[in-house]
Amino acid sequence: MKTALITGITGQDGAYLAKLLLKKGYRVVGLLAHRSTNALWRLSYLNIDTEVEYSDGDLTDLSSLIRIIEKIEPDEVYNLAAQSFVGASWQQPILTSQVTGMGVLHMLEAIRLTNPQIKFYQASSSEMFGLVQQPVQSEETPFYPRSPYGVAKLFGHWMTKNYRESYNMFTCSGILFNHESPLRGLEFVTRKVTNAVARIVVGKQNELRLGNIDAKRDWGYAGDYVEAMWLMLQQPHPDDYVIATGKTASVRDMCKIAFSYAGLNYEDYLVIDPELYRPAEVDILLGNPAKARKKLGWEAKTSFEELIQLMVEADLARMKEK
Ligand code: NAP
Ligand code: G4F
Repeated sequence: MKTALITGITGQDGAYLAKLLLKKGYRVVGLLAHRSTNALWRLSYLNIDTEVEYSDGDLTDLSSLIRIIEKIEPDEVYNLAAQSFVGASWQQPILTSQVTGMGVLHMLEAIRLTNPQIKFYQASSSEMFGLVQQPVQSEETPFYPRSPYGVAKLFGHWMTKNYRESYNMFTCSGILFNHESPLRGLEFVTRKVTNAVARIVVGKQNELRLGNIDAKRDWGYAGDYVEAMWLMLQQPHPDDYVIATGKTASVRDMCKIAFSYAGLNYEDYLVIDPELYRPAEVDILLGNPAKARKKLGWEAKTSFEELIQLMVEADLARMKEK
């Protein structure tokens, strides 16, 4: 039985990845940073909270990572932990750099010092493309990050590559484009919208305040994307891969779909709030997943429309439960 250590186990991707690995027969250990009061709600939602083992630690504390790796002896480490909200990275640029950037180096060092045979997955991000240098972004596209978060992710990305080249370690970066689900945090725009739709339907909210609704993203379903993480670590050689749908849509398009699913018109509720605009925006992202398709046999299964419907349905169901 293989053992996997997942950092960011309490986040969206951590929960879906844990479910996938448990199904594949792995022993799954999650690094638990004890940040939120109900940290395990996503794992409970997927009915796996009691199947996962937990180990206390923090990505900013190298000694905790070394202790955990020595104790649990993982075969694979999936580094998903991060301060992952781009908007907050302007408010907390130093914390973001410490967790999202330096945290990656801590984990790489912990592995190098304990057992450099451990396979390592780094959660890199399309946010690194930022001010896009090519209309469609692939593994060859130059990076131009636009947020402290993007800069921190780029540091982690290059460190991951550097440890592969310097120490011959099995380190992979997944350059994942936006992926969403009913387990998405409420601060991200898709879930903010689908949650608002559900609240509007039951009369708990009468407007939705958003920032730049012309921004476009290549949006996929998180449940599909965690499969690609696992596939990367099963290859004969470590490498970096873009994971995306190859389609892009605006925040406005997403609002239209979400509201119309509940029989509403988004224009009747939307208020543009200049406070929600970012100091520097990523206007458009569109990924080319050809390499992942060819080498991993991976492709996105869930369409954008299906994804948003899934999220609205889940939020409506939650609202009825309350
Ligand atoms: P998420 O829901 O925000 O989860 C982040 C996780 O990191 C949480 O479990 C959080 O724990 C943990 N964490 C934060 N600071 C930590 C620290 N100092 N030490 C240990 N754990 C810490 O993020 P996600 O959407 O699942 O994304 C997973 C990863 O993929 C992130 O690295 C993100 O940047 C990256 N990524 C995401 C997307 C996307 O569209 N979702 C796209 C590209 C890349 P608490 O719950 O205790 O706060
Ligand atoms: O949902 P978002 O906050 O996601 P963003 O910034 O694209 O970042 C997500 O995807 C990255 C991959 O590209 C990840 F690396 C990162 O960890 C995270 O998961 O915002 C999407 C777009 C932005 O252009 C933002 O300006 O929506 C725009 N937006 C407009 N109004 C809003 C809002 N975003 C948020 N969060 N809230 C709004 O009210």
